[in-house]
Amino acid sequence: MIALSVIALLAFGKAPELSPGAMLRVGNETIDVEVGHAAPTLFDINGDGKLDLIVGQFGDGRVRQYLNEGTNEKPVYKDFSYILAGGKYATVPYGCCIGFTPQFVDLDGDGRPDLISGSYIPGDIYWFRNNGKGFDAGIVLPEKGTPEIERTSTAAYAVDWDHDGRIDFLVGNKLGEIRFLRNIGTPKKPKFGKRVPVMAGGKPIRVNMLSHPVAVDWDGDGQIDLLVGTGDGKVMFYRGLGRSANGVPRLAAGTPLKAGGKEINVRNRAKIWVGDWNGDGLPDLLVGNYDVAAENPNASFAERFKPSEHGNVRVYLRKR
Ligand SMILES: [Ca+2]
Ligand SMILES: [Ca+2]
Ligand SMILES: [Ca+2]
Ligand SMILES: [Ca+2]
Repeated sequence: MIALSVIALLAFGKAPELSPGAMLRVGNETIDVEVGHAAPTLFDINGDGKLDLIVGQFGDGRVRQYLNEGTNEKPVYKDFSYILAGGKYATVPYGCCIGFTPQFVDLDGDGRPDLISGSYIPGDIYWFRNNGKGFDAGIVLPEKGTPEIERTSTAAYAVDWDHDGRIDFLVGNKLGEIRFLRNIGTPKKPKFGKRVPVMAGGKPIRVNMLSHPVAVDWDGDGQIDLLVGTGDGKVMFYRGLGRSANGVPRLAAGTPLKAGGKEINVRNRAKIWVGDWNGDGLPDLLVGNYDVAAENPNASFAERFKPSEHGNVRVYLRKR
C-alpha cells in the first residue's frame, strides 16, 4: 500500500503542467482565420532558424503562414500570406467540419520536409511535395479499403507508429475515432492499406466527433503518447505504455488535459499541435478552434443572423 502511494506520488510529480491558454496575436488583433477551423503547426518555413506559425483554415481550404519576425524565445507575427503549391494556393477539399490541417514531414525521404493535410470528403490525405524551391501541387496519397463514412473529415498526423522505419499516419474522422494507416510502401514511395482502429485502455478510441491526433512523448518518459483534439473543444491524453510485439504503442485510457487547473475547452473542433513555442526546451500545446461569436441582443435582425465564424489559436505553455 505504501509502495503504491510512493509510485503514484512520483508519477504525479512528473506530470506535465500547463499555463492557462493565451490567444496568439498579430499586433493587437487575435489571429482569426476565415470561416474558422484554425489548425496550427510550427515550422521554419523560410529557413531563417526561427519557428514560424502555420495555420490551416476552412475558407477556400487554404493554409496561412505567419512568419516569425521576433525570436524563437519571443515570437512576433506581423502579417500572413497563403502558402502556395504548384503556383496556386495550396488547398484541400473542405466542408463541414474541417479545413486544411497542415503538418510538415519528409514523406519521401529526400531530406526536404513536405506539406501534408487531411481533407473533408472523401477524406483523402494530400501530399504537397517539397521540390527544393517550393511545394508541388497536392496529390492524393494512395490508400485502399476504408469506406467513405469512416474517412469523412480526415485529420492526419504523420508518424512511424509501428516503428518499422516507414512513416505511417494516424487519422481522426468525423465519427471521433482514431485509426492507424500503415505504410506498406517503401521509405521513398509511401502506399497505404486499410485504416484500423487505435485502441486505448482495451477499447477503440472514440471522442466527441472530429478527432485530431498528435503522437509525441508528452510526459517525457521515453514512450510515445497520443493527444487527441475533440469536436467539443477538448484535448484528450492517452499515455503510452510501451510497444506491442507488432511495434504498435499500447495506450492507457484517455484523460482530458488540464491547463491552469481547469480542463482545456476551446468550445468547438480543437485542432492541436505540440511544439516548443517559446524556445525554453519544453514542448508546448497549440490549439486551434472553430467558434461562433456570441449573439449581440442589440444588433439588427439581419446582423444577428449573419454568420460570424471564427478560428483562433491558443498556446498553453508548458511549465514543467
Ligand atoms: Ca521530401
Ligand atoms: Ca511504420
Ligand atoms: Ca510518454
Ligand atoms: Ca516551451
